Amino acid sequence: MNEEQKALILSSSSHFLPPQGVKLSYGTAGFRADASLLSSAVYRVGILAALRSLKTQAVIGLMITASHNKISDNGVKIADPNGGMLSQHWEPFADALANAPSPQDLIQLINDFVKKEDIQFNGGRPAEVILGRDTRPSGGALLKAATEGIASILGAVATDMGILTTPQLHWMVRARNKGMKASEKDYFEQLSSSFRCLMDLIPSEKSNRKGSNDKLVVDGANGVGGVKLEVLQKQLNGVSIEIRNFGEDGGVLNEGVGADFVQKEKVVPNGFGSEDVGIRCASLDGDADRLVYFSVAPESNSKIELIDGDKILSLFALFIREQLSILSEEEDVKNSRHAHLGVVQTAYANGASTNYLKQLGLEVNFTPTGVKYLHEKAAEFDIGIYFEANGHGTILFSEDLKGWLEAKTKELSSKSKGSEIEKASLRLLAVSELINQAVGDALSGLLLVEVILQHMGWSIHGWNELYHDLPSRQLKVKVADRTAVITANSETVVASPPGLQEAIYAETAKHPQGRCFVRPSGTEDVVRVYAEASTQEAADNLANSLAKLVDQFLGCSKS
Ligand code: G16
Repeated sequence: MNEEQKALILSSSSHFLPPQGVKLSYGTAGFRADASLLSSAVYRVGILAALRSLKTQAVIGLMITASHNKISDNGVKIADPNGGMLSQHWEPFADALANAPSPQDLIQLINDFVKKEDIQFNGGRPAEVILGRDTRPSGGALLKAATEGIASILGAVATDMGILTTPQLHWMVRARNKGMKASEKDYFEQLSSSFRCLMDLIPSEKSNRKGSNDKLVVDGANGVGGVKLEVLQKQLNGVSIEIRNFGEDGGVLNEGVGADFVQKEKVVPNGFGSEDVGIRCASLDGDADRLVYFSVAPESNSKIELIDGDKILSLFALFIREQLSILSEEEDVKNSRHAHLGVVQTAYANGASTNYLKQLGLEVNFTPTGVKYLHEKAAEFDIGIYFEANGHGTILFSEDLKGWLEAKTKELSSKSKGSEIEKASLRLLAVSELINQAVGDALSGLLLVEVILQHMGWSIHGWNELYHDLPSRQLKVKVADRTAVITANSETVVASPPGLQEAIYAETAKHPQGRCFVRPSGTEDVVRVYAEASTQEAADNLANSLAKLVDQFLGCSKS
């Protein structure tokens, strides 16, 4: 770094001093905290984004969002050149950057890192960062801080893409770096055209069937997702979606609404009730990277039948497997190709879903919580389907398989036009276009669910009957220091504090079909508790006992 560069960072960083006594960690999905604490961290992430762009010589994304968190929180995360999460290798630098106490320490840190990573400031393409934000009121000021951080790297260019869903920004970064059209209009165009293509491929006897194609009602979490879905809907011929909780009628972001609320509380979001019994409903989270479905339980004002990420995964897996099996009937053995299909879950996956997927003969893999881990694992397959129970997931297609499918459809369109094999191959290609390849995306996931339900001729109840979830319960426990909980084996056991796991084993043994774990959240200042068992009462008891244990071992009270 030359002196001019150092002086520029020194002067601009003096406007963004970190709050005293606050330690931030890049966490499950970037930095998240009360918005009032974040301007220095966001400014510094702007610097990191520009350095990452110089290092990779590609466009980098910077998203201001705290997704499912309450409205007073905010956050920031980076999208790498492929549209995925920031390389984990850079996370310690992000942590150090955010926590550097003074501008001088910051300069020292950056200088050392730039040397270590051999980042060149001259000779290559200048840094380029595209930015987006969700609808939080603090977003505008934080975006400005990020832009100043980017501008403190000489020659760096920052482009504000406006209010977006998180997956839209990830999609744009990937598209830009692949040399594809990358505007918001292009995003909507790609989703709607691949959706229409899949709808056209629905077997005619299924597309006329009643029950599968009636109204869908979507809870927009009072965030950005509902607004964007409204735009997208106009481009989908003949699909009827009613959107509620737009955030424009006094509703508060994620408060009593949204995918996180629906999945954790298992009750209807605001704006839904007994008049919706029998209707297919879906819920997005605050930045539209999560999706769950639900139906209002009969004879109840508030209870729901939840269709979570595990069941979305199962639906997707069934559909993909069906298309692959049609393709494998190709007579010309020389031309056929075995596609390796794998699915990825976390410890939150309901045990019944894992059993179901295994019974289908699928390879089920586990990673710790966090899309960054699931995505990496899913990318090892020709087709990798990953979902967290909370509704965050997607389907990844390897470049190799996509190339093969493209060649195959071309060949089949002249050799056996209209054949089942051609249709299966066209469907897979269209899915790879529809479903976001960069990150989990509630809007593209929702369109794929809608297509598959029609393809199968299923109502939401038919889908829900695939398997029956084991009763489960999730709780949050506030503790003095959540980082004192260290886990192992994809978060299924506690390695520290000593003795806690033994106590958990003893509690679990008291509950038939009991399974449970505790882990520190990477997005909220809490320890999370998950328990499942053969009855709801047992799952609740087990979760409560675990919460007490966490309390005993780590102090403070349950929330
Ligand atoms: C983020 C991550 C998800 C993770 C969730 C909760 O979601 O992207 O992978 O499941 O946080 O993480 P934790 O339990 O560590 O708080 P979102 O939708 O909030 O961005």
